[in-house]
Amino acid sequence: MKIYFAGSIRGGREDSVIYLQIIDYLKTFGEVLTEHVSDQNLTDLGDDGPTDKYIHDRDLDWLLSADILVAEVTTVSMGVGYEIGRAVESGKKVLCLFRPESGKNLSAMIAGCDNLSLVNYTDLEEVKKGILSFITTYIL
Ligand code: 6K6
Repeated sequence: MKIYFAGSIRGGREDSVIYLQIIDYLKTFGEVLTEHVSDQNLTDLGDDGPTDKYIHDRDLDWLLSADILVAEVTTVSMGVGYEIGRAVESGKKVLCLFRPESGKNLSAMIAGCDNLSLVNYTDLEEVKKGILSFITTYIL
């Protein structure tokens, strides 16, 4: 199974350790196409790679080739929101993970979308439970 993980880069890197832990767990189910999102050396400049057009076109190809999209949506990110919209539009199964304890307010465009699954979590165990339930329901 090909998994596209989405997490904030230019939106802010404060949850990057959580991305690392989520990706580690996702790798037990298949290939994670976007492991770089958890790169601890990457800053919110997100510009230590190729051009923006190259990043957009390459990531969109990966997204459209993926079986599922898993997005951590606690840190607000325009790129993650865009990826969720494109995945929903193309009929992909989408799982969004949100930490209410962060004190942030999740966008109504995610919280109110019927075409995706949303899991509110407090710790990694709840994330794992949510991912397992999502994959068991939609993929296995
Ligand atoms: C080089 C090495 C690591 O990152 C870079 C350069 N930037 C990006 N590389 C890969 N994917 C990116 C990059 N910038 C944004 N994205 C995609 O958008 C990722 O798939 C993330 O899920 C999402 C983050 O969007 P922003 O708006 O927070 O940057």
